[in-house]
Amino acid sequence: MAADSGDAAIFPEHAVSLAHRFLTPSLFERLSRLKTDTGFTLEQAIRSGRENPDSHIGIYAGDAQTYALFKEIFDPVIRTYHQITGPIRHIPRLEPLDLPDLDPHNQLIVSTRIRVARNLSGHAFSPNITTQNRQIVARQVQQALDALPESLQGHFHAMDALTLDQIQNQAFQGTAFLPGDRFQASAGINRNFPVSRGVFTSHDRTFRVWINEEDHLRIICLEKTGNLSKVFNRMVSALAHIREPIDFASDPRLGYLTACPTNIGTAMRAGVHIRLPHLENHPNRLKRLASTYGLQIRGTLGEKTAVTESVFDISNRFRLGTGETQLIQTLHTGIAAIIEAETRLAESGPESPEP
Ligand code: DAR
Repeated sequence: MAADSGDAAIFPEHAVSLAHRFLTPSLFERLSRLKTDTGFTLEQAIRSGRENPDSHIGIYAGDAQTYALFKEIFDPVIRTYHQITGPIRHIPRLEPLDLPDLDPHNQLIVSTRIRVARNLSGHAFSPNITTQNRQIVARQVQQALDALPESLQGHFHAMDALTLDQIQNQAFQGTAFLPGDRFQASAGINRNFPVSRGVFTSHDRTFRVWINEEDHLRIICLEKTGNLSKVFNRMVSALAHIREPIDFASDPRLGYLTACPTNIGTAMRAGVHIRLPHLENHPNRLKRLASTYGLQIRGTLGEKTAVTESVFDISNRFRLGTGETQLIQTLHTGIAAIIEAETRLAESGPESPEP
């Protein structure tokens, strides 16, 4: 049921976001009077959802306090997205694993990528951070990265002086990242881009940290392998080192806090780039498998992109209410089932029509 505040719609009539679904006129009225300690308001939180009616979520947090002060709109959005029926509860569990390689002969899996989002406590998040605070965050993170052990050491690539062309070239090499999409632009995340942005890459390029993208840190482990445990165990080790000098924004109930409520909890997105030429012609079968194992299917270049050369980005859909180790185990089981279905289709000869 669309909500509107009196004679003016809070969101455009055809908005489809969760924020639109749950923000009633009376709640809008009441929460619009509030402001967090960093000055963040409800109007700022829902600006992206108002300007982009096709938003799925439609709301961002400007700081850690946003989740408490605007709990009455964030909680129903969080419950619905993360499919939580009981109490909202973060269950941290970062224990190394030893699972079989999903694709020992490298036939289908192009790469495995695990990223976690983190924000420094005491600083506003990307939609509301000041230029000065963004600079302080970048400096603190670089100091923490300078103290990493030999196996994770590397080089910091500042983006401040780069042109957009240079950024596009370097993004391809993994030493820069592109400005945020229109949803992030409306949320204020792209302000002053690329000032105080940068990418740390390990010498072997398999460990990276994006600084001041959608969150203060996007910590990334990626390898051209189907050995999910190896990539996850590296992430566990990297996090153990990075969190020593830095205090991350978190909440006992919601876990690690992020600009977008879809990323809270473990704040971990773990997945594979996998070539599925046969399942590509059986989209319903792939969707059923993804749903069974709580997986999210994205295009080749990630969120809201197309599939090219049959390469899918398949990752865990949920981030809150299950520990990291469990999420990786479920991902492993789901990808194994998808590989089995793809192999069976490949062996069954001419394409049987999609049921
Ligand atoms: N596009 C926004 C956010 C979706 C989640 N993706 C993030 N956080 N990168 C939406 O409301 O659809």
